[in-house]
Amino acid sequence: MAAPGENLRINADRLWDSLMEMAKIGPGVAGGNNRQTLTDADAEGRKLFQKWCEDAGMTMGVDTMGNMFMTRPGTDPDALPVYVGSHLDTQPTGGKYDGVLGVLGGLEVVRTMNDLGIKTKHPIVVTNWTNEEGTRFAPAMLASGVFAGIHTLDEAYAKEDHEGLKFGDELKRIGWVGDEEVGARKDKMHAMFELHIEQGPILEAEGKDIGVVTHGQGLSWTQVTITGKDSHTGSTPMPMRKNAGLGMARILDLVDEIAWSHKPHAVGAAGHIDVYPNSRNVIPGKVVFTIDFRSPDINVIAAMEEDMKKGAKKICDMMGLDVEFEKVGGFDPVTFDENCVTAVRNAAERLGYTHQNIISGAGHDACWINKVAPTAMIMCPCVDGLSHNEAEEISKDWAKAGTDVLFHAVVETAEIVE
Ligand code: HGY
Ligand code: MN
Ligand code: MN
Repeated sequence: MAAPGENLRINADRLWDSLMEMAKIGPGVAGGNNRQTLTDADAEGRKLFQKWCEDAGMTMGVDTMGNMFMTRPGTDPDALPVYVGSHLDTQPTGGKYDGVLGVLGGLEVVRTMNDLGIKTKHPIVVTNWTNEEGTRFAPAMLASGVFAGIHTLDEAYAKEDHEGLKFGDELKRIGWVGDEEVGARKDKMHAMFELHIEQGPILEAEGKDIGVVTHGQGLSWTQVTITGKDSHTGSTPMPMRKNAGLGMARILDLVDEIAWSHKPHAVGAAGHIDVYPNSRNVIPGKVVFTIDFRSPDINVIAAMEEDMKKGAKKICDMMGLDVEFEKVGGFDPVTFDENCVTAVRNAAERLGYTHQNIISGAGHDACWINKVAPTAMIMCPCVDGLSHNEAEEISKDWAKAGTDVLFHAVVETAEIVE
């Protein structure tokens, strides 16, 4: 299959300007972003992305989960599209590049194809997947999960945020309920590529420009509810206390121990914690928190879940506390498509970028799309491996290298027409 010439590269300044422009929407308080899914800021970011894509000659399709599909036609109307994209929603204290680089990198691929007058047999579809983060509405990768048939539309629409607002109502409120049935496209995809920052320290430490993502580790989110008894922090004698907060603290220590016991790859922590009534002089009678376990090995994930539940029940029994578990998210470890991974590796070689194989530590929409279409990911380094933090940073060179490789892998897979 013809590949773009090794001297063909994207326009890094234009890409960087677009990243900085998008970063102005839903600004954080420390230089990053708070553009959470289905907020007005999300709607504003979507509008800007739609404008840029339509200015580049693409036409928009939107499905009932608000997934955005911006199409650049191919020469063969029957050829299945090559998808390229990621997500525009961010964490509450997110960075400017997590997800956004993959969406605007896809846009830059099309802009470059327009500049060079490149025609491809297969159409190109630049995609923004709704609610990848799962921070406002769990689980993560919700809309790509509904698209791939993992969750139902009704399940997704019923998800509630901290204020009790429903996903379906919020999607309607911001005006992004599309007319395409979600998932109608899933059997008509030639391939999908996702460019993403690594969100870990490996590529920078190894001095590599590109991560050729061969696999993604699996994830398990278990929501734990511990019930004790609200009581006065001053006048309640120690032996009479039913301290749900203390129970949680002991369980979180156990979670850390369990993850360490499966070193070097397993990880475990809780990022979401709600304490009730969260008053300085009331012993917490209830806590709700989500335990996030991950590993490349599916058996290790199951073992960590099992050990946690056993240990948590023992701790709560000893303390006279009730404990309930609810699985609120998860997916198995992922092996990406060999041919797509090879297209990524060959592109890095052709372009003279240093590269290495890598397993993705974070979850991505590509992990679900990989179930319905040949899929691969490209990673670029990020400073100190930091992400899900407003200080997340990458260099323009890293953004350029990642998007150059994306350009070559996508155009080659979409087959250039001379
Ligand atoms: O949780 C994840 O791995 C992703 O950043 N949503
Ligand atoms: Mn992401
Ligand atoms: Mn993220």
